[in-house]
Amino acid sequence: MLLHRPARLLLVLGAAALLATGCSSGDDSADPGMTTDIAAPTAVAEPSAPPAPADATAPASPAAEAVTITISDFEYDVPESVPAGSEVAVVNQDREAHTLTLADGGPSVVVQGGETETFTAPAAGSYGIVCDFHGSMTAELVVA
Ligand SMILES: [Cu+2]
Repeated sequence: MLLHRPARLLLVLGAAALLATGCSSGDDSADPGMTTDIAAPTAVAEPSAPPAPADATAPASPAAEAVTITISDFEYDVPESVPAGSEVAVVNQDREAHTLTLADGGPSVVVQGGETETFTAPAAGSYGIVCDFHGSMTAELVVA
């Protein structure tokens, strides 16, 4: 009785071996493919990519200061003042779209969630900021 187990195991193994050899020998054309697959993983990304084109992004006007207003959690984060005529980037960190609209017909930009838009600071003065979509979002922009 105890001999039956090994015998059965051998039978199973033998059948499996037959199946395996039957499969591989039946697909002779697949054998070279498999060997090349193993030997050919040379498609690794070559680290010869040129360094980031940092030179191409040189600022066009070095004199211009980078001014950023950040919108986060439905609030404007406005610097103390921005230079007149400067380019102001409006970074919307919310998922919601907002606008940054200056009072008295000043510039207005719509900033989609996660996007950045820019506007040009108007003449010196103090301007109310409001979001056209959320009237409770207000701030003050001082242009110096
Ligand atoms: Cu808003």
